[in-house]
Amino acid sequence: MTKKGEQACVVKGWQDAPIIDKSTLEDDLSRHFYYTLGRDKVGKSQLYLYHALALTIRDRLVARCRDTKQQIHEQKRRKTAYLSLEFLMGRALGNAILNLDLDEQVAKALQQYCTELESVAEAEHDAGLGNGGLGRLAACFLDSCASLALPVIGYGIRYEYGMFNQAIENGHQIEQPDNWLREGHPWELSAPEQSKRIKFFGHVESYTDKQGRVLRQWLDTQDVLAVPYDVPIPGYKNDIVNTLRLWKSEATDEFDLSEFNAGSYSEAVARKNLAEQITMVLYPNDSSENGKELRLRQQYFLSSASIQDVVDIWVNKSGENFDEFADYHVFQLNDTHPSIAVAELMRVLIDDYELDWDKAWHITTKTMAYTNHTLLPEALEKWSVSLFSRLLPRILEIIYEINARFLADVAQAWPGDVAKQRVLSLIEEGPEPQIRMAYLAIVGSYSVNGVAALHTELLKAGLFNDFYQLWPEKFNNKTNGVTPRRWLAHCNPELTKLLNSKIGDEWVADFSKIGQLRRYYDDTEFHTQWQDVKYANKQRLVELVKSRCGVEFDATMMFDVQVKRIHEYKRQLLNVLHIIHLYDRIRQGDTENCVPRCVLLGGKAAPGYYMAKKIIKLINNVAEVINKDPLAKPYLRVAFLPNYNVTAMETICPATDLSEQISTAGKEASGTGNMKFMMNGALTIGTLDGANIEIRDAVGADNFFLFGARAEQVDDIKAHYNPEQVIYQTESLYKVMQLLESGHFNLFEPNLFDDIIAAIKSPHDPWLVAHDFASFVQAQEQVEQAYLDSAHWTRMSILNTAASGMFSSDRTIGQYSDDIWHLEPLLDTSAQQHTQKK
Ligand code: B1H
Repeated sequence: MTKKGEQACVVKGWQDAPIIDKSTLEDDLSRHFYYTLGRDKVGKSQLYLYHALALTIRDRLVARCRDTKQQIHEQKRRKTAYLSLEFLMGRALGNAILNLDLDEQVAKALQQYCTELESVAEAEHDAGLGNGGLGRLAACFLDSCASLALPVIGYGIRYEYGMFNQAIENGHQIEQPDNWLREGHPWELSAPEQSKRIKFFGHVESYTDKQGRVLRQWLDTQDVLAVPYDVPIPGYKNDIVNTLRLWKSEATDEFDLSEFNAGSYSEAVARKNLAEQITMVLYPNDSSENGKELRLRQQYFLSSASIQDVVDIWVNKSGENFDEFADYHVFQLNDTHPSIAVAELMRVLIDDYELDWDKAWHITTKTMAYTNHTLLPEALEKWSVSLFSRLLPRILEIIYEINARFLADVAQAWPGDVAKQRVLSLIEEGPEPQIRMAYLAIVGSYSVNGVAALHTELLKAGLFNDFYQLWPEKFNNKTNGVTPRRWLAHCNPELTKLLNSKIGDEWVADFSKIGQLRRYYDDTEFHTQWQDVKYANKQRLVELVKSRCGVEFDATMMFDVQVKRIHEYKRQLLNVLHIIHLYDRIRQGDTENCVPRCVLLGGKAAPGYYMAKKIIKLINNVAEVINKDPLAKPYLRVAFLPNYNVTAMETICPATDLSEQISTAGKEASGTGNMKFMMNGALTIGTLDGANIEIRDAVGADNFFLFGARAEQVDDIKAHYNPEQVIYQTESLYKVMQLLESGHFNLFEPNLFDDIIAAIKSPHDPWLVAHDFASFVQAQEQVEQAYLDSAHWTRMSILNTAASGMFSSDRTIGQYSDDIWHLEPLLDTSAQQHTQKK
């Protein structure tokens, strides 16, 4: 009631907020530049201009994001929460401008400041919140979900320090902290009022409730706050903007009173720092586990905050009735890293909402879905039971209960087989018992998927075979994909223009249409245009390599590229041996059919991975010797690009002729770099591993350079492996090893590469480097032959792009949605404006 004399005051809703549209972009940019940021001259720095532009774009995203949320909420949509410890987003500006269709407006607005987007965009730091493929996949998936108008929210960690910056000093990797937030992150919006409390430590007790039920409570915990920061994820020209919610850890405002009263004021304050450590840094281990307590804290922190968030939203809307919860929710677990979410959902349902076990388990196993990304045993996560019991005592109890009930099922399926119970138990027995996180994820999920056809088959036949026998219906394949927006439309504008002129621009939203390009594969005029684009892109890479490595590449030469994390199974070493072989040929004067080539390698080694770091040093030493040798200059140049990241790949993949995908068969779960190169018209030299197999199937065996042992041969080869003999019998390899062993690449650093030499010669080399060498060289000779016939090469290049349709993450996400998530697309509010939408 309004008192007499008072005016009725109506709080305005969102509907009344001023509408920001394209026509005011120029004004908004100035407003943010002059007022929000308080600048009056551009000066030398593009930084403020970048911030002003980002804020201008963000205004447009925020409005759409609110509408998207409202649609999901009001229409009570079934939705997916994508849980991942990594989101390797890279830069956001160019992608947002592309997806909102603002290129022209932005270009015009920047004219006032006598600059252009390309230069302003350089001021943005990469959001490097991931290690490599797994994290970048999550980022591509978010782009596809938004572009397909699917109600999917990403949940991750707002690391203060992302993937380290790699410098190269005297050929060695030096890690430097990535303080990516130092200059501010204009894309995020925090929502402190939606913070969650996360429990750690403490102990568990029983109590009896009013109805006489005996329940458990987790007491005397040391709580940490999870504060959400929302990053908008725009769909491609459809007005949908989804959310990536990143959690930051903060101390609660409480002190430990006893500590405080005992005069330990400083200790009580210092304890707050501990809370803030949780989200301080991304662990830089790709495909290996280190078992650090802080990492487990990160995993529980993310899982608990995200589960609580989803449950809170449900309870606010639907009350504490969970009967229909599973009809409206999916949690997709990106590898086992967030698999503790299985136990956390059980805890919340049982402890906080007093559901009984069976009901809670029914809901959990109807909502959880798990993606496996690796077969490498060293990457399979295990956590010690003792660590769990100290850090997360209530969660450990729940895992024990899940295990007891699961082992009863195992006993029914394999009566009397006690060994089966031991091998399938979630707890690995031993002097230090461990929890097998992959088993927890499988038991708790209704879907388990691999990331490429071969990988899924190997999971079913090997690692998870017993589980496959128990629950064949859970297992399915979802071959990875990459977003054609960032990895073609954005990073290769010249090719985009050419494609649009021939087949229209519908391929950007519907990448199956890229197949229409096949029509032009034999068109000689088109060949010239195709080659011109590649040449221009190579020029851009020449600049980058010159400025970052001081090495002179030549755009008329073939660009042979291997960029990815440095790992023995990825076999950068095999690539180096081939480079040495080419160098040896040049020195012997055997250059008749030699195709001049520039070889580029790049990638980060996990800081504690000794062999990977040695391999980086070897690449750099070999490069130095070759680049200094005037004999080699016309035929061969080699560079190691420091600090390979998402932004570097945006210049690299459009410029590549030959994509190196040379892992030991059966080791690379999928690979996604292989797809980015293919889209941009590179040809692949590769083993039958991961998604390479599907790439070769799609483009045809004639347009792919295959070599090496097959996955099913690897065990046999290993059983009789004698690399010394292989070296002795293979003249080219013998010469390469001689050069290496003579110290030709480490003249002033004796014995530097002894461990590498020993690894190649070891009969226990699991990566079969020596075994695959001859076959690799032969495939490389086929590459040279093909490249010499430029029309032939161009045809193959066009066919690769044309056949890359199925490697769009839109296809992958369509399959996740159809087979696992069962989501309905949201209303595409721009349907009238953008007729190209499906
Ligand atoms: C992949 C990882 C990974 N598989 C542990 N596993 C990590 C494992 O921080 N950790 O502890 C981080 C990452 N990453 C990659 O996933 C595969 O090797 C690629 O083959 C695959 O393409 C990619 C995406 O599925």
